[in-house]
Amino acid sequence: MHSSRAMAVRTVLPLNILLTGAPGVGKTTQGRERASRSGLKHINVGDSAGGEQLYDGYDEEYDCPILNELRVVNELGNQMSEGGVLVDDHSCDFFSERLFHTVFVLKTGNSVLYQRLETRGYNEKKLKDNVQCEIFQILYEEALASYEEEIVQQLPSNKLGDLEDNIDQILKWIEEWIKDHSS
Ligand code: DAT
Repeated sequence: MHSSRAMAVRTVLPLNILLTGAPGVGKTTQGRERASRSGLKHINVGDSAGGEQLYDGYDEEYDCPILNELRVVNELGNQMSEGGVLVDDHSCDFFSERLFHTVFVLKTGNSVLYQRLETRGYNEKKLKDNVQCEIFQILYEEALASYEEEIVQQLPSNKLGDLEDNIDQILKWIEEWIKDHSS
């Protein structure tokens, strides 16, 4: 995408994209790359929460901080209301449906995901629960229940080639969206 076109996304059109999926499927990796190539601002909810005191204690069992979803929605809602944002988070049901124009759910094969989460050092319970979450397509089901079915798209994220294919796909989607909304 040309940079002038990329700027148009942020300055003219209130476009917001949600990128979701289980931990380890590649949201942050793809979100960062897609955002930098499309002119959108990338917000990783976990990182934002860390920086802005949006946690409510710590979950010892899962070895992770507990996000206060209401405070996250208030904080990020302001930024999203202006548009031009690509949000990545493993939860997707607590944002207002109106904030997103499209939702991409990344999907990774069980053994690949297992290896990625093992490399990350997840404890056994966290590892098994997250792989099971992917086996049962929990995030995809959650996205379908939270947003209009036609704006939810599932993308594979197993190998490096998928990264490039997915980025191409979203850039094409953005171009189409701009065309449809510019006239
Ligand atoms: P998430 O943000 O969903 O938790 P991540 O972006 O941190 O996941 O990626 C987890 C790891 O997997 C990281 O080491 C990068 C790697 N990865 C992500 N997508 C990939 C892909 N399509 N092919 C190969 N490796 C990938």
